[in-house]
Amino acid sequence: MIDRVEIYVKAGDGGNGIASFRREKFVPFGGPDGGDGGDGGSVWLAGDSSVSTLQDFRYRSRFKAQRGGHGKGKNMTGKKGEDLSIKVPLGTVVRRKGEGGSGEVVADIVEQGQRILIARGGKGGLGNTRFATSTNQAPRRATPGKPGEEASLVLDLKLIADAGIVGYPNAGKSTLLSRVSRARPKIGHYPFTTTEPMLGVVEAGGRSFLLADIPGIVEGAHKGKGLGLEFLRHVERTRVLIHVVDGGVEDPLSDFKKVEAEFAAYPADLKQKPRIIAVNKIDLTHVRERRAALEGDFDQLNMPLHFISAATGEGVDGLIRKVLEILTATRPVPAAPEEETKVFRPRPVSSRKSAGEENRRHG
Ligand SMILES: Nc1nc2c(ncn2[C@@H]2O[C@H](COP(=O)(O)OP(=O)(O)OP(=O)(O)O)[C@@H](O)[C@H]2O)c(=O)[nH]1
Ligand SMILES: [Mg+2]
Repeated sequence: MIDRVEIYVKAGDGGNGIASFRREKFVPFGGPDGGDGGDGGSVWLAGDSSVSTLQDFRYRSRFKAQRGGHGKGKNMTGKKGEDLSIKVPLGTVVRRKGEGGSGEVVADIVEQGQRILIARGGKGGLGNTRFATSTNQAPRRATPGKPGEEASLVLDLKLIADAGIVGYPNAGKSTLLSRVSRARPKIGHYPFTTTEPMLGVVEAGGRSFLLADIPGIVEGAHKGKGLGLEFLRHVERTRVLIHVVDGGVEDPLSDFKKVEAEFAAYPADLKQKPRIIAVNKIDLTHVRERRAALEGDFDQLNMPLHFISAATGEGVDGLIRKVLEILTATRPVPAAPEEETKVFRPRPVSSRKSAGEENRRHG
């Protein structure tokens, strides 16, 4: 799954205005009739639910909208350049590409049909007709079109799940997702079986919600150990996390704490998110036998605690009921950041130069 791409967009330049004079039989000095240039086309990003990945941007990452036509004689305005609308999946976060990484968030596309203007087309120039005055009835002046805006952007796809499954590798996260939804993630008796996030729809109690399973997290993940922490961005916007712990390992509490410590190293405040602890593999005798001890260990954490077997389904209904309870109780987390910018207006790189050129002409 490709979930981060870089694209370059360029809006169309405005067409030039032109200087032209009427040529008619028997009219030796016709008046000015140079038309304006047409405006360049703008570039938009549009949320579209029929697109589900950023995959296509691997093959095409440069987008240019049409330029405006130049003005013509007989006062003909140049044709307006056509706008370009780029379809992106819902959950796409758009950032301006900054130095050494991704910069400020420009837009967050979460709804079908949501459109964001990311590069405005350049204005068409003025034809000489515009400059005719009582004292200068034959102006030779016309202005060039303005350059269209351009931008380098980083697109990130964040799955918009309601709940997320996190935990140490091999804890049984994918087994849990496959137990409660129709998703069929890969399950294996070794760490890092899951290398890409996976989504499933959970239907329970007449309601349904989206549950995301992500790769396991190990100690030092924030320094790049294991598969790193970047997959946490897929659960950043969930409203509740199920932290799955393998009840069969030597020290389940220690694994739990290692994962929690990595949350702290992650930029988004995951520690503020409601979490449910699901101690898994209760079907194994040695896990069942230490249940009371584990209860004692985890109780101090003050989080809802469930003992489950993702393999047999034991305790899973209760866990899902708890998830639903939290989802119902919490106000839907707005998917978009509060200071969402709907219109992004980067300055065209060459705008200064052309302004200077124009000044010279005027002067
Ligand atoms: N006995 C028992 N085994 C389980 C249970 N849940 C998962 N397993 C086994 O534990 C192993 C890991 O399961 P996964 O679901 O792949 O674990 P994961 O947490 O997704 O692992 P990563 O994707 O590598 O992080 C597999 O061999 C599963 O069959 C359970 O409830 N009981
Ligand atoms: Mg897995």
